[in-house]
Amino acid sequence: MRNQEAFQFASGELSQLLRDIALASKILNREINRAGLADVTGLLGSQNVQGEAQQKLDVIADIRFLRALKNGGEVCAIISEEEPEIILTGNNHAKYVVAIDPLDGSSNIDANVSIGTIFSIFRRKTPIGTVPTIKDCIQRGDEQVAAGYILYGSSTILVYTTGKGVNGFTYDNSLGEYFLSHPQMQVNDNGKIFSCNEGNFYDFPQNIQDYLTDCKKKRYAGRYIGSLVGDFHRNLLKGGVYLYPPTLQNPEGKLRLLYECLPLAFIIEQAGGKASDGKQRILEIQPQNLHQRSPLYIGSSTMVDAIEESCKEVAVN
Ligand code: FDP
Repeated sequence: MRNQEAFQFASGELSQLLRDIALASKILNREINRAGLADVTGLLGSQNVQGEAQQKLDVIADIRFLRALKNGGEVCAIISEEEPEIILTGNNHAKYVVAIDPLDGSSNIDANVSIGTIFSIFRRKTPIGTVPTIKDCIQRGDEQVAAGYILYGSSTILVYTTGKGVNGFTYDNSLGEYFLSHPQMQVNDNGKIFSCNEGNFYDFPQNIQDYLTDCKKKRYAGRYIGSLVGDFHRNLLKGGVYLYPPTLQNPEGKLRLLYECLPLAFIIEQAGGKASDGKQRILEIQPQNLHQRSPLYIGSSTMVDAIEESCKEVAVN
């Protein structure tokens, strides 16, 4: 609300939408904190549209966010990593579209390890009052109006950008409110942390293997939680790079462009860092479909530049 005046014609709808997301995150935070006591851990026995096993909390998170966004009234359409198609909210007079990964890193839930929610907000392309279409949902990352994540970790933190820097708000459980704790976050230009699943090392392209070997020669720290939000947040605070390259098993990479790569790319650029798929800026990729995947190199600019450079050399040779 404080920054609203920086936006011409701001009407308060975006602030309300961010509050709806914050509300859903508080409800989910409560469920996550009770995991182990309530019957919310473990597999549900179903698969999502990506063919991945759904955890019970994946589905609970999806329901919580969809309900808050539909009832909040500021969103005309939602796309979710857990849903095969675009969800029409019926609020055709709303001007925003939300892309959401309701619970990222869900394979970590049962082990009490940090997990997160990632979201992205776009202005619709079709006229207000009409039924939204797929055109409203598959926009380039540089058209995002806002993006953020909630990390359910040792404390719960909401980090977001509306294109005017990045701010982090820590949740105070006793008051049920988020408080500004990390104003104007900036990532270091360089870092000494690399984060990737090294179990896939021999399935990575040669230039990525070489880059990782170089990191080790320099005695950089390898840190990999396996929850994208957790790894991203640590690197944002400390400087470093997160890599999910193409692998033999996932030649397009594993991460979802719309639900994971675009929002985090917007945040990192706003914090002074970079995000690339090895060939181009993530924010300049034109998505072709809802569940498209992409390689991702994201974090401190010098480290992402070095990886991008090595990818170019491969292309030339
Ligand atoms: P998960 O499958 O547990 O939901 O994109 C999802 C994600 O986790 C990221 O959060 C995480 O960084 C990555 O996948 C982990 O993949 P690997 O198990 O292949 O390392």
